[in-house]
Amino acid sequence: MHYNNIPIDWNAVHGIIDQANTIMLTTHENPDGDGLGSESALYYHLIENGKDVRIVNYSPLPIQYDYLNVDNIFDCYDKSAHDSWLSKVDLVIIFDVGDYVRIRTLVDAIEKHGLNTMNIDHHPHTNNDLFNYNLVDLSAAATGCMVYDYLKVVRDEPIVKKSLEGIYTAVMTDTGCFRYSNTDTKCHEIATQSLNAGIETHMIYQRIYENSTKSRIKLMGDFLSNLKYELNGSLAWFMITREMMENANGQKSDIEGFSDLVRSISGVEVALMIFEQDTSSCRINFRSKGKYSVNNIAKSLGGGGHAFAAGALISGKLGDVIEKTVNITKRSLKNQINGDAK
Ligand SMILES: [Mn+2]
Repeated sequence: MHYNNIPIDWNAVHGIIDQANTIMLTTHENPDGDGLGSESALYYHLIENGKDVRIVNYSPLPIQYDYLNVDNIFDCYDKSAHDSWLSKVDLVIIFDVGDYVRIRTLVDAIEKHGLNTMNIDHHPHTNNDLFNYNLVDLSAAATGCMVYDYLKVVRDEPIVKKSLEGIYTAVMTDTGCFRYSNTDTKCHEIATQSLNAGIETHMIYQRIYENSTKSRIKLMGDFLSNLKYELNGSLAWFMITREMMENANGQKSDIEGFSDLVRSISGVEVALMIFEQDTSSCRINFRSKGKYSVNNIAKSLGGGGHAFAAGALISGKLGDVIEKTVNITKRSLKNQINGDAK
């Protein structure tokens, strides 16, 4: 079963999920609100239906999402602890992954046990060979919206509060709190249902966005004072070096959202972050306001993503990656800007 941006037959999907008794749910490394919220949303539905279900992620649960974990449902993958349970798994459901290599060593576990896999995602995929069932809806604002679609079709009862809390988290985080261009009526329908169900949406906002570490604020000060503008200010780029991370005692999770902040600057159409991951590779991240697409640029650098939010992992030393990335980005944006003028 392979769907690509066409209406998904959720009843057919239900047929597959219903046949499985032991189900593992997972998402990408360094998980975000969409992956985690999708997992918890489906978890509570499956538990109610008597399934043996576990959420097993490569990365530990980021602390700001611990309100989703009152029942201790998020496991961090541990080969020796999970191996015997994994051998019984009938179906692995992977959420929001973009590229399956982002579940890291769980790929080996899936291959070792020959597990059936279902991909549920709103990212375009170039690498599909791991999936038995591939459900992609590029029009979904969040993967959580797809879980919402599924639950609406297959449940007789209303969606339970704990599932809605996950879906709301997914939608809120992937739409930048209902501000980005992907925000649609379904997102607001989910918000309405969540408020009606008594979900404390302001608490969720505070936990995720008013919970900055001091390291994050220090890094923000450092990078903002070195922001670079190109193409008359329509491109703004910045770097986060290993030295900056060490000075701030920072963690990867501290830099989330920095590109969104830079994109918010007046006149800036595209924000670019270059993050020095280690001495031989950098992670780059693009955010566009919506006039110019950035996934083509990310693609030419070996990555991918959505039209207005994309990224890549590039090998090479920081200085070389900066030169290459900034040049390629400038060239592509210049072409797009000139195309506009015609
Ligand atoms: Mn997502």
